[in-house]
Amino acid sequence: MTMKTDILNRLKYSLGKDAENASTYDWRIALSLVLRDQMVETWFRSTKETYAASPKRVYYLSMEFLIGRLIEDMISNLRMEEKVKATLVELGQDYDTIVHDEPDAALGNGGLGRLAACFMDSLATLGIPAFGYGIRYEHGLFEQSFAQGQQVEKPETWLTQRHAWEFERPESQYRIGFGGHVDHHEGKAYWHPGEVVMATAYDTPVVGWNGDWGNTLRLWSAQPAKEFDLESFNRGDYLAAGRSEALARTISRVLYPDDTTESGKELRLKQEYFFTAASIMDLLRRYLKDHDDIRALPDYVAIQLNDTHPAIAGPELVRILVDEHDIPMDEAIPLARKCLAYTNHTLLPEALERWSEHLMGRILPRHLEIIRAIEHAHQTEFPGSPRILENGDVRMGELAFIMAHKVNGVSALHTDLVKETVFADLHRIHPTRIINQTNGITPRRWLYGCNPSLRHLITDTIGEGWVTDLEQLTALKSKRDDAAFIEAFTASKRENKANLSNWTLQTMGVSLDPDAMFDVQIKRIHEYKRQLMNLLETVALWNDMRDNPNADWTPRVKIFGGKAAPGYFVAKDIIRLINDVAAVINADEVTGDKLKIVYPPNYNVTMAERLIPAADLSEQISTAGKEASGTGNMKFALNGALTIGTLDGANVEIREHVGSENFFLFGLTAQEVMERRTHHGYARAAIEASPRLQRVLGQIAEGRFAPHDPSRYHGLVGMLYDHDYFLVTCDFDSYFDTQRRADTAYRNPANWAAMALVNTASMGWFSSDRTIKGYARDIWGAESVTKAKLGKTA
Ligand code: Z2T
Repeated sequence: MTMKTDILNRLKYSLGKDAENASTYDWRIALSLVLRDQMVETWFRSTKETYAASPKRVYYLSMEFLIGRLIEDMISNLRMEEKVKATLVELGQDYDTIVHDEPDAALGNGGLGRLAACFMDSLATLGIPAFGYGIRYEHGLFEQSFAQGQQVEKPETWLTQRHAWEFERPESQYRIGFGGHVDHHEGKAYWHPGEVVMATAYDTPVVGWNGDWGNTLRLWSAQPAKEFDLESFNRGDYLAAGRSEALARTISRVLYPDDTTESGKELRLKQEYFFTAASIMDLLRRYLKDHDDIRALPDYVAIQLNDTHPAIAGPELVRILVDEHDIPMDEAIPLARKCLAYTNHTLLPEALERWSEHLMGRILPRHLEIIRAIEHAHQTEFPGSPRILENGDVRMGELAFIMAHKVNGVSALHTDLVKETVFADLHRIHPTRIINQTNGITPRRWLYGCNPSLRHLITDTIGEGWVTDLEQLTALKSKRDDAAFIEAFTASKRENKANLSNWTLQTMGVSLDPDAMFDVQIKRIHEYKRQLMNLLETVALWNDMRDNPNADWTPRVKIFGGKAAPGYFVAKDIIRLINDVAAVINADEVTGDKLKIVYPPNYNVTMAERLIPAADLSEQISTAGKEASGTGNMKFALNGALTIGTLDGANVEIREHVGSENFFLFGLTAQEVMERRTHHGYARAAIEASPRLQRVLGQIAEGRFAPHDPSRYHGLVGMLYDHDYFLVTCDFDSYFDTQRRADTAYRNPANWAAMALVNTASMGWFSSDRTIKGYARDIWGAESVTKAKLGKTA
C-alpha cells in the first residue's frame, strides 16, 4: 500500500473524515498515526531483541521531559522526509502547515527537561535498552503572553487535542499509597496507606536514527482507585471515598513552573512519590518476570535520578526489598545503592530540596522510618558525616548522594564545584563517587532537524555520517580558507535570518534587517543568567549611538526569549523592563534599523528551533559558578553562532574546543566572584567607576522607559546598588567592551564566517551520544544491543 492510501485510510477509519472535509488537524493526526505504525515495527523488534539478549536496562527517572513537537523527529529518524513531502503534495496539503499544527509537549521547565529528551533520542540511536519514566501532566509549562509588557500566564492545554504518539496501557496500573500508618509485628513492618491512587501508564515510542532501535517513554497518569473507594463508601466513610478521587485529579494535573527554586509544596512531594513508586514497581515487575534472584537486580537494572526529584526511589526500593522480599535492612541498603545513581543539576541553595520530617512522616510514614535507618547505617559507618536529617528536615541531596553509587555533575567546572561546595564533606568520605558527565545535545534535532540549509551544506561536503558521529564535523575545519565554502556557509545563515525576519513580521509585525548582527539570549529569566546585564548594555549602546549618530555603527538586533516563574517577582520586573526599553528604542528614528529589540512571547522548544539557526551571537553571560552547564550554549555554537560568555558551566569546555580566538570571553571567574563578594560595597564601587553604567541606571531610575510611572524600576535599580548578588555591575564594563570587539569582528564578514564555521566544526564532542556513552560506561555498566551495526561505541 502507498503512504497516500495509508493516510486516506487513517483519515477515514481513525478520524471518520473524508479528504474533502478534513481539517489541518485531521490530516496531521492521520499522518502521525501512519508514522506511528512504522515505528511500532522497530519498537517490537527492539523489545524482542532486548528479551533475547537479557541485557542491563537503563531507567531514566525524570520529573520533566521537555520534548517539543514529535512529528519532525519521527519523520527524520525514520528517514521519510522526501516520501512524506511528496505524498502531501499528492494530497494537496502543505507540509509546513501540518507539521506546525502539532502543539509542543512542554513537560519541562528548561535545561533539565530538555536534557532528558535529548538523552532519550541518544539512548534509542545508540541501541541501549532504556525506559524514560515521568509524569503525563495534563497541563505542561504555562503559556506566556505580554500585557503592557508584563508577563501573563495561562494554562497550557496540549492534551485537549489527541496525542497521536502515545498508547494507553490500562494493563500497566499500580496502586500508589499515601499517608496512613505503619504497624510493626515480630520485626516486620506493615504500611497501611490512608489513601490510594492508581498510576496508569501511557507509552510513547522513541525511535532512534534510521529506525534501527526503539525505546519507550512511559509517563504515568493518576486515576482514582475505584475498588478502594467502593470499600470506604460501603463502610460509610464518604470522605475517604471522595479523597482518592480528588487526589487523583490533582496529582498529574500540572507541571510545577519553578526551575531552580524549590516550592516545598505537599502536592509536589506527592507527584514525586507517585511517579517514582510507579516506576520502581514497574521495573521490578519486568525484572521478576525473567529472574528469580532479587539480589541480582544490580546486574540488570540501572536507575538514573534526574536531580533529587525522584530521590525517594532510594527509600522506596529499600522498602520493597525489606518489607516485601524479606531482605535484611543492612543488605537492602547497599543492594539498592548498586542500582541507583544521581545527577546534580544546580548549586543554587534555593533549589536544593528539603521536606520537613513532619510532612514526610504524614505523607510517607514508612519511608521516613527507612530514611532514619539509612541515616543510622551511614552514621554508624562514618561517624560525624553530613546528615540527611537536619533541623527537622529531610535533605534530599544528601539522601540521593548516600543512596547512589555514582553522583555526577553536568560540566567539568560544575563537578569541581560540587566537590568543593555542596557535597564537600560527603566527597571526602566517598572520594570516587562524584564524577563528571558533561551535558550534550542531540544533533538530530539541533542541527539535522532545525537547520536544513546547513544540514544540506554539510552533508554535500562530508557525507551524512556526522548525524550519528558528530566528531566527523572536524573535517569542515579545512574549509575555513575555502572562499566558495565560506560563501555558501554565509548564505545558509542569511537564509535562516531572512526566514526568522518573515516570522517576526507575521507574528509580531516587526521585520528585521538580515544584515544586522542577530544577538540572541533565550533561556528562563533568572537573575543569575543576567538578562538585565544584556539589557543595560543595550541601553548603553543606544546612548552611544545617539551621541554619535553618524558614526559607522554595526547594526544589531537584540532578541530575548524566556519565561519567569510566576512567583519570581524580580524576574517579572526584568521582563517588563525589557519590553518597556524595547518600546522606546524601537520607536527611535535616530537609531532606526541600527538597533532593535524583539522579545517574542511564549519561548518554547519550537521557538528555539527557529531562533538558534538564525543567530550570529549567543549570549551565555551567567555569573561564573552559577550555571551548572547550559545546553543552549551548545546548540548555538553547533549552528554557527559565536558565543559571548563567561567562564561558567560548559562555556569553559566549549571555549577549549572551539579555541579562545573564536569565543568572546569576558567577566570574573568563579573564584573571583566568590572573592569579590567579600568586599564591602562592591556594587556601588563598580557603578561609581563606570560613567556609562551610571548613566544607564540613572535613565532607568528616572523613568526614561516608563514615563507615566517613573518610579516603576526604583526597586530594580536600588537592588543593583545595594545587593547585586549576581555581580551585574562588576562585569558590566568588561561585557560592554567585549560587545564592541564583537561589533568590530562582525564588520569583516568573511572572517566572522570562518570563526563561526570553526565553531560548528569543533562541536562534535557536545553530542548527547558522547554523553550517553559516558553514562553507560562510567555509571550504568550498560551496553548497546545494536553496537555491531553502529560501529564504535566507546
Ligand atoms: C534546570 O533546568 C536546571 C537545573 C535545575 O536544578 C532545575 C532545572 Cl528545571 C534543580 C538546569 C541548569 O540550570 C542548567 O545549567 C543545566 O544545563 C541543565 O539543568 C541540564 O543539566
